[in-house]
Amino acid sequence: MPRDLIDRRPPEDIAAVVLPVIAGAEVARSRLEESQGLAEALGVKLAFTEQLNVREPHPARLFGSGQLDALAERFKADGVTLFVVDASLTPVQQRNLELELKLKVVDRTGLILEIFGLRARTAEGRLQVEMARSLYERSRLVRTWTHLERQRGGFGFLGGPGESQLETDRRLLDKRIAGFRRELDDVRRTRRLQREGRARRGAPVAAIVGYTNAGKSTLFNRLTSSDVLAADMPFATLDPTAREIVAASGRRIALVDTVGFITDLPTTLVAAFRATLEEAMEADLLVHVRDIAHPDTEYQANDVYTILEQLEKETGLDQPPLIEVWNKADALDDTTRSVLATRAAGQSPPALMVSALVGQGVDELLFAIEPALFRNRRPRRVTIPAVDGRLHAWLHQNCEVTSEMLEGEDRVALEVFMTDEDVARFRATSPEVEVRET
Ligand SMILES: Nc1nc2c(ncn2[C@@H]2O[C@H](COP(=O)(O)OP(=O)(O)OP(=O)(O)O)[C@@H](O)[C@H]2O)c(=O)[nH]1
Ligand SMILES: [Mg+2]
Repeated sequence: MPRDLIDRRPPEDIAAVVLPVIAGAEVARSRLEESQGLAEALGVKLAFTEQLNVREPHPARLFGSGQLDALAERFKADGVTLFVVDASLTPVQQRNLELELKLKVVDRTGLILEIFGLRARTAEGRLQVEMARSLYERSRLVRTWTHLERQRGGFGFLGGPGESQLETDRRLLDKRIAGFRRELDDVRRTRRLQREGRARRGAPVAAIVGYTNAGKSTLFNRLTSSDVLAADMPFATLDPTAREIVAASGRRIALVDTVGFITDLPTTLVAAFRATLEEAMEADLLVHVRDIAHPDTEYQANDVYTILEQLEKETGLDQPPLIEVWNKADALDDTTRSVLATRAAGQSPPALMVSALVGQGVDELLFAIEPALFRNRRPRRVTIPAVDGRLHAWLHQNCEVTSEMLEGEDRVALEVFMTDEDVARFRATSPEVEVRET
């Protein structure tokens, strides 16, 4: 697929956003707002946003015919050209709705894929988005919005592709997916090498994860004095950025900012963003940033944990230890803030209340990250050649050395607090080292 496809400006569409609530299912309070935010992220004009109860989802078009007639009328009145259904549509439902309403229809997965497409900046990000898009199309054999756009040349409507067209599409998609997979394997290899390089240099990794718009990048910037994009929009960050910071003890820690999560994150995206997400799963610590002032903060946290579990399965990697950061404390009223502060302290491990925006609580967070990173360190007895200043310096820089003395003629014995990972890293630096449990 030509790379320019996902670089294009969003079309001049007028969108209507409908959040179907199926059979009285429980939905987060501000879910409709989120739907609207996602649609706005496309850069389209919004005609209206509405939550619609669907008592019994119709297999062919989701909505009841009375509902559809009412919608069609409003669409016509408002000149709507894009119908955003914030739910998962089957390919058949999507096709039928397009046919019946004579406009473009995009569901939640399609919507999120579009936003990712607009946000992707690096070659790697684009590659992952294109992979996700192809997997999505392959799973439905319905073209995504941009493809429709291209195929229709911006013209309002065109019938679905015929049988043989579908066959050709399927073959083309399979070929493309295989190509992306090879390229992404290369990306993952490169990333693994980078991680191993970091591990050899001895900096443990803390990865910032959390719901989209929770303030991850703002916190990352504050902790690292960087300037990565932080903005009030979903999925501002797509590509992981890593920077080293110096912790209170003087030890170096690598901090990674990552792509945000969202309720019903499309599985195709999780699969395609594996290279990026592995970065988080291989960290020594996850820093889970929550927007504690958000009305749906509990829902969001649950969804983050669900996605982390999904990632464990997807990558086969165990979830690293985790601390919660309750961000946007500045946006709370005093009473709520003090109630939450008590609750945060009572969590295990305690959550940290911060405001990444104004900087409050950030020093305490820096102090807390270090012991959390090194929670499972134990005292070890290490001996190294006395002449090797490099090994000596490594231990002091990366671990806590409590005593050292000469042993025999030419070796030094040290008591050192080390994690298993420290031991592995240290052993990799030289065959001359010996480490024992004490
Ligand atoms: N009031 C308040 N707003 C904050 C705070 N931290 C971040 N924000 C705002 O929240 C919005 C999102 O911040 P980001 O740092 O981009 O959030 P993110 O988690 O990186 O989002 P994505 O990369 O899109 O997933 C921005 O408008 C920030 O200014 C905070 O402590 N207090
Ligand atoms: Mg971000």
